[in-house]
Amino acid sequence: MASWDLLLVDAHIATMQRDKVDYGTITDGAIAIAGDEIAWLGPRSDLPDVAVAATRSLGGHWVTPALIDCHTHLVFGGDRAAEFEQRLRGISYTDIAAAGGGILATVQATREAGPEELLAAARTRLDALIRDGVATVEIKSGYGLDVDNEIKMLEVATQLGDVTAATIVRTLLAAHCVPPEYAADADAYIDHLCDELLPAVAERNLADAVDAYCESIAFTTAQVGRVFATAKSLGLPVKLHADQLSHGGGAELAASFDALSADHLEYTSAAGVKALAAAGSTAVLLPGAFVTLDESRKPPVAALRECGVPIAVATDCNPGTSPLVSLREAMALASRVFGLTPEECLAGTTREAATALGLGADRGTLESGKRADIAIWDVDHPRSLSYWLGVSPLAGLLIAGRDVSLT
Ligand code: DI6
Ligand code: FE
Repeated sequence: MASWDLLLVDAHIATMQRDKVDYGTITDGAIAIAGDEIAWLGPRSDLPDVAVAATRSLGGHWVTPALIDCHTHLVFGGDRAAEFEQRLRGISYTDIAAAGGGILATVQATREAGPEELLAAARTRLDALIRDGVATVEIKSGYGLDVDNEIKMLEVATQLGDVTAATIVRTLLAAHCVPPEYAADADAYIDHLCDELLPAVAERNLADAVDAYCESIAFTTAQVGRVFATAKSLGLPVKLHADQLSHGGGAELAASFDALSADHLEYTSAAGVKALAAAGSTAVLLPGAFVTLDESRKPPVAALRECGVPIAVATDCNPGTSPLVSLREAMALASRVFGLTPEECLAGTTREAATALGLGADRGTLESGKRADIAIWDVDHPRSLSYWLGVSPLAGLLIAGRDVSLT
């Protein structure tokens, strides 16, 4: 006869299941866990008679799917607080980048750092995300920009998954910036990526997807198209930093490669939104970068809703444009600056974030058969998760059915 390892009772459940209204709420619910999966959930009054090893009362707290941060650059050397201060004295992000600062400053610091140093710094940030309810984190490379240093970054990301309870999803972002060695010839760098770097990373199984920065200060659609064609030939799905600072046809390009996601999207056109909808790509909105760069043009939220493009929200945690180490704070910002409803913000960091990572079948909602990644919150209603700024109401976190220490 079936038996359960743990039964959670005395909780209200925001299941966040697709096509359910009002957060998929189950009032006075119960969740049964067997192994690393949810075995049953529903109203407590419907509980079937099954043997249980342990029962825990959650004292009327709310539970949601554990949060998923689907766009971060968590592994990097140094920081760029001095550049942040320069920007506030009136120097623009693009001017700093053109003068060799910006991404290249972090490339230098990351190349100089050993793996242990990178691991320790990233672990501090990852622990902060976990303490705010996150169980799954995507981490991009992109500050190495040569074979050895991109591999070093991806190995550190892999290790983070071994030393913490979180699931780490690794993305190769070698097309982030033209490295100094190729300063005069971006196309030659793209050749190097396609001929050597991507195959070397794929052979070592170090990446789950490939990303690129398609922007006037980075790579053109033609250059990114070559990287994506190579990624696809190696069996790797793609995603794109698209239309953040200018309209460059990034969303259309991402859609033409059936991208998992297109991210930022401030300047995406109506045609770009339609292309994403047709491709089934997720839109990942990044309010931390929007506020840090003091942008004014907002992503086309109304068009994304109208066309049924799934909307995810992520931290974009990076030292240049989004030094944001709380996904719940990203939800709070997305509601304020992009006008997402609190329910959209929570869907955007659970169900839609899972979809953006290609993990929708396995996590992102609370339902039987999915991973028991469960966040427990000391709030009166899940809308409060987007409401409060500066405090974490997290009361508990289970990853794969196991309690995670929050200290
Ligand atoms: N994500 C990125 O990769 C770039 N902007 C963004 O939102 C730049 C990151 C950086 O300046 O280091
Ligand atoms: Fe980014």
